Amino acid sequence: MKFEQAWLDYTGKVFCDGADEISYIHLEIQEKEQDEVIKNSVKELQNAFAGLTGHKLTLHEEGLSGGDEAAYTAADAGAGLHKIRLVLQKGMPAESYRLYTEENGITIEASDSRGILYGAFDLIRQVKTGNSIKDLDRTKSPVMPMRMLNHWDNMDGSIERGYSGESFFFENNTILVNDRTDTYARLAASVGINAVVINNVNVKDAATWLITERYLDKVKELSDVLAGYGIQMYMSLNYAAPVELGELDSADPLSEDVRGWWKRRMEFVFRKVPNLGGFLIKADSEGRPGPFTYGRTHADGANMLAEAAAPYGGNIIWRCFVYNCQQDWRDYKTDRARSGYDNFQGLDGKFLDNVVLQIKNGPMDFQVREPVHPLFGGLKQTNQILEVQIAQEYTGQQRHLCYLIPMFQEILKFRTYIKEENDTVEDIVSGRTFRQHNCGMAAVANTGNDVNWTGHDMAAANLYGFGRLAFEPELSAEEIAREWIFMTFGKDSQIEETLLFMLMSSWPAYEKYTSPLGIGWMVNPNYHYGPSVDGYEYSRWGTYHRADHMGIGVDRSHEGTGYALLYNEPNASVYDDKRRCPDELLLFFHHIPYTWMLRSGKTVIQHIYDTHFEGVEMVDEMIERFMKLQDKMDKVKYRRIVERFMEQKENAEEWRDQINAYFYRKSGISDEKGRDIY
Ligand code: GCW
Repeated sequence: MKFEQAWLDYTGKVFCDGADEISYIHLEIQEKEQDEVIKNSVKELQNAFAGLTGHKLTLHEEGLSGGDEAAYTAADAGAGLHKIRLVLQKGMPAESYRLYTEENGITIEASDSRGILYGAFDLIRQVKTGNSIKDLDRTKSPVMPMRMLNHWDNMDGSIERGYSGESFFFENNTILVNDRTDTYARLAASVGINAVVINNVNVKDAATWLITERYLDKVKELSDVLAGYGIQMYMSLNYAAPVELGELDSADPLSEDVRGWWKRRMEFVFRKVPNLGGFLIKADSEGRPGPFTYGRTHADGANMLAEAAAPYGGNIIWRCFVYNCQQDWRDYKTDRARSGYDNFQGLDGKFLDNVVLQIKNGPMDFQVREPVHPLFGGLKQTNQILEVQIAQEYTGQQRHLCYLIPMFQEILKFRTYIKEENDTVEDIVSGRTFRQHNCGMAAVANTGNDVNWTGHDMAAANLYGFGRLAFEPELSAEEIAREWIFMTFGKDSQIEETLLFMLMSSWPAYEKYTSPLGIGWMVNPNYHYGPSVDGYEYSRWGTYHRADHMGIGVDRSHEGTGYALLYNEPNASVYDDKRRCPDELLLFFHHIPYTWMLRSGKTVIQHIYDTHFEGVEMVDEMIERFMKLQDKMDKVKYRRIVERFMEQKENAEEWRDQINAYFYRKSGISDEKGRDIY
């Protein structure tokens, strides 16, 4: 299947002051240190410059190539920039680089090959976004040590919560390694991704066999391609593998047989696949097996695997998405939001060093608005990864535009008060708070084998943005959006302004026309697209809004489930008090009458009506502005985006009308502006 290059399209010349002058690459790196990553950096620079400036850069290797020394020296003596020097310079932090302009060229300096690669992509970014390269001096060091993508790809080729076609890693229970793999690795590396989990956390069927002879040759091949771009490959693991592979009848983490089995298995796997980073595990969650079956804790389970993987430098990433998915909706005491905290907080300090807990951004499940997960700020002695979802499962499934970087930024900036300073989520997962190295961010990926990778062309901004944010969280969401726009559509001020407006309005718009004030859900069960106010109300999933004729919301205060008190002060008191709780989370924390006056000065019911009308108006405005780009933009992309927007508009209106009708019928209170409510 054919595919495009997304933001790495190097066709079409750009205007970049200085770029035209460059004629060669000077590789000042000894041959024995020239790994695949260095070679790929050179190749990338050559391809990018050839496409963007029309100059084929020759490669000059000191004391090596048959290159004409005299010609290079003569070139350097002339005025202007001539070369790009790649230099390994000991002493810089891992993965960092310095990119600077000298008298007659550009230098990329780093202490490892990943740093060189990131510097090369940064230089390409400068050129493609039209920044002058005549005066560069940038030193960059990735803030998050682990910058991961988690693919929920199944080996039959389907993708759980995939909205961009089928898997490009698997097809018919085989592993694919082809051109797409290479381009995927380039796209990921270009935004600083350094780890990728290739298969779904729900490990079933053939995927259980990924750690066996049947697949390991191909696993190695794939891991090598990724490693060539500085990406460590991970796999999701079936906790009950020894049982499901038919070798043992138990997966008890304290059994010597089981522990021995895993030691042998890890040795076998890591010997075959030396580039493997380790494993991601979803255990005791939504029907997946785990240590609970044997009366053991998550620490027992994770540590058993970690011990077996440690000799090979392997990491065990253990998910905290553990809750009772067999709840009775009549039960007001059990609170799904509490479960992650209740299951893991008591285990703080009990995990081995190569175990990392992966925690979703919120306590429920990637809703358009949730409070920050209370385990951030609840754990002090445990490595943590923040898990976000760029696959837009609950945010419009890549049929709606929903640029999520502003949301992720809010989460990163959230103060947990676990310490007096360096206490934000960003501080914690970047390792600053507790001086950790095994930590970072992971995103559930939004890619598939669609021609444009992400279904909605503009959903690529989330893929691009996630990587950029994990590398440099100090960038603003606007800056990241702008970069992506320039990289993808070239530098045109009308395109820039329009797309920036659309991206930046999209999350607020989506929040407005869907479920109100932090309550979440209200989607169609199972497939999670489109409105269904009571879709999850009488289900077993622990996802209720508790609306009646008087009010709506879940009481998670000290009088209710007590969830609000899981936060450190002052967050706990703020959330616990309906007068101080931020409006956007009010219904998450409290059951509130429709007539309650919000801090915004509107009643809850009027807020619901107003936001639902506004949300749709925002979509209309995005469409109106976008339509003006018809003659400016690539026709194919333009048409694809318009199609998505037509569906978004229709679906947003459906959301507005169903939500408004529902609350009008429940409350009997009319819209004070007298608009149509059905
Ligand atoms: O959001 C829910 C999804 C499941 C997913 C699960 C998880 C992979 O609906 O499809 O399973 O979360 O994160 O494990």
